[in-house]
Amino acid sequence: MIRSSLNLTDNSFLNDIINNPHKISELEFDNISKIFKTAKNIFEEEFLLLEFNVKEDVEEVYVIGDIHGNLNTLMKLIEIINKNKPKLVIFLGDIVDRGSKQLECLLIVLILKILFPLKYYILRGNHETLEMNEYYGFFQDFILRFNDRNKFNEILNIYNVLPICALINGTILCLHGGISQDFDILTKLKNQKCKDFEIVYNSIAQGIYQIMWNDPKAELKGFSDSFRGAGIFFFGIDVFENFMKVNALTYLIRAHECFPEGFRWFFNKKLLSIFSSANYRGFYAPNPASYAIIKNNEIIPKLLKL
Ligand SMILES: [Mn+2]
Repeated sequence: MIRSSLNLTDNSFLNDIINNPHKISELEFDNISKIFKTAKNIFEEEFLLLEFNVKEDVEEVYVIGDIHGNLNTLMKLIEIINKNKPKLVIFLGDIVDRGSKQLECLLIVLILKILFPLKYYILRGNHETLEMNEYYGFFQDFILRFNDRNKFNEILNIYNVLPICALINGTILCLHGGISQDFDILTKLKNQKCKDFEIVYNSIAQGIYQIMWNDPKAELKGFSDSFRGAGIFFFGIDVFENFMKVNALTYLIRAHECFPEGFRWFFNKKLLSIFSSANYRGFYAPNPASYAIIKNNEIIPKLLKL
């Protein structure tokens, strides 16, 4: 069916896609492009450091880790969100690459943003980049379907204007990878509009890169080089505790690493690592998907029962 006159204020169309994601395989690029552009316009007006105040006792925040094209996990999470009605939902990035339904996952997350812009938020992960998409599958999948490199630029334009971290009640920080060696990074991101990303990235690109890429390491002191590549670091408990103190934080929630047990605590249960793609490496190395709930300024890890 050709929907050349798709109007995105027609929510029934977007709701229909969320309820029937298999229809994404039939969508014309023109309509996908409208979703991309509408979402980009919303992200542009957000801040690179998102700040939220939620009421203790009553309001919950759901934090979702890497999805990596796992549509089953994503749909199950949406079902739980629709049932439990949290105030906010924050995706920690890495929506695409590796899984079998990458475009579907990306579009569904963007449609949720368009339909409920003050409920759903999406942070930038290390896979929200062209380099990673070229290496891990999303770019090839996209080109096979649409046969046009230029069309992929519309996705890159979205990546560039995604926020980098989110702060809940001034004390709980959410981000994709980890803390950066630049302890003032949050101050530098604060009050910077996403659409001004070029100015910000030019001055603190390495700090942002580390937020998207770094990993915690138990038993480590300080920072040490990561196997992930140049400019990427493991961080130990002492620098973590320092970063938290300097920034007056109580907890950090991050994603970026898949653990067989689903989630993992670090550093005296002050850092929670979640991952929201089940059986990410296949059924021979199974892992449950996890997510986190923020309530009463505490963080509660959850395993997803599929
Ligand atoms: Mn990652």
